[in-house]
Parts: sequence; C-alpha cells; structure tokens
Amino acid sequence: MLTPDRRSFLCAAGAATLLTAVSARGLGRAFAADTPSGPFTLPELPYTPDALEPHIDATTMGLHHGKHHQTYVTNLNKALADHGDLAKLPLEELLTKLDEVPEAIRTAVRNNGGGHANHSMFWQIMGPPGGEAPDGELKAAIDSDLGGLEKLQEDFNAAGAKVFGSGWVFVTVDQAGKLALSAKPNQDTPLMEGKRVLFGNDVWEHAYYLKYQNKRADYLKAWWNVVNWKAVAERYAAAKAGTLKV
Ligand code: MN3
Repeated sequence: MLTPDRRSFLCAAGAATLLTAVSARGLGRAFAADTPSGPFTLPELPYTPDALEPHIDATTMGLHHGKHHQTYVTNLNKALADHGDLAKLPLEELLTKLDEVPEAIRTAVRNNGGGHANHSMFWQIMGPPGGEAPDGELKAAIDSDLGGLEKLQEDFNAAGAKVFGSGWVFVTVDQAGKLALSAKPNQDTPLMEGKRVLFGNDVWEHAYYLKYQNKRADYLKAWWNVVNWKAVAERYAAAKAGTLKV
C-alpha cells in the first residue's frame, strides 16, 4: 500500500505530466488521453470532398469520411487498446481471426474493423466523373465472370437494393483473377472469409441520404459515374500478384 507521502508525490507528478501535456499538445488532446491515436489511422481522401459532385455531394463526403469513417477508426483503436498482440496485426489479417478475438471486444472489432477496411477501399475506388471504362484484363474478367459491364451493373444494383437496412455490395477477386458478386450486412466484408475485395459500394443511408433520401436505387445507379476504373484495375493487378490488402 502507498504511504501518504508517496501518494501525494505521485499526484504531483501526475499533475505535472498533465500540465506538460496540456501546454505541449493543447487542452483537447490532454482530455483525450483514453482515446488512443493508433495503431489504425484515417487515410486521407485521394481527392477533395466535392470531386464526386454532382453524383455524391461534398457534404455527404465530408461527413462520411471525416466523421463516420473516423469513428470506426477511433472505436477500433479503443477496442484494441489493451490487446497489443491483436493491435499489431494488419487489418485484413485481424478480420480473418475474429474467432480468436476475446468475446468482450469481438463485436466492436468486427463492426469497426470491418468499417475501417470497407471505407479505406471505398475512397480508393472512386474518383471524379468522366473516367475511363474498364479495359484489358479487367474488362475480360468482367465479361467472362460477370456477364459484361451492363450485366454486372444490373446485378450489383439489384443486390444493393435488396440489402435490408445497412450493408455493402462487393465484387470479390481471387488470386487467379476470378470475380464474384457478394452482398454483406452492416460492416461485414468478404475479408472476414479470407477473400479479397476488388471494389464495393456502401449502401448505408449515411452514404446517400442527404442527396437521395429514400431513393437508394437512384444512388446505386448514379454511383457508377464515380467508379475509378483505373484504380480498380490497379487493385485487380495487385490481387493477382497477391499484394492486395483491404
Ligand atoms: Mn459508410
């Protein structure tokens, strides 16, 4: 047990540390001491929030990236704060080991880890409207595995419309380059089954409600205008090379 002197020394030392933290990093950071800043961090948007206008509005993008995605990152770090061994894993590996994650944090890791992975992919595969259509090996795979771009869009939009509540629609890719459609609820991802995601669309209301309200089908249709096929082709090549992450 601590002696009163020892205790007051520790209190004073603690206060001094706090004061140093306050002066060095600002008041907000000092009071956020129980919110770890890593190991996972919010990736920068690869374009400005208004770059996807008019199909996805700047306000939605700003909130979606800066608030929603940031919250997944923050809550994932919080869940893993006392689990250094798990916090060290790459995200795509952590998501394949959910059954090894302690039950007390498993749902938090599933929802927030999945959310972090899904959104990190999502920003990458979009870009300003008017980009190029798929070509080369990617186009060939879409033609042979998904019946061509038009059929893919039709099936993808139908799968997105069918998600009850919140979720995602994905096209997965294996190391042989084979493509498949996959819809998931909540923030689940094919990564949880050890698969790789080529691209996907977020059908949570937060992704479209400000502009499209209840008209999810209109959002699904318009979204194809901002798919960055060049980025998707890079992910396709990475999948075949075995280097594609989230
Ligand atoms: Mn989202």
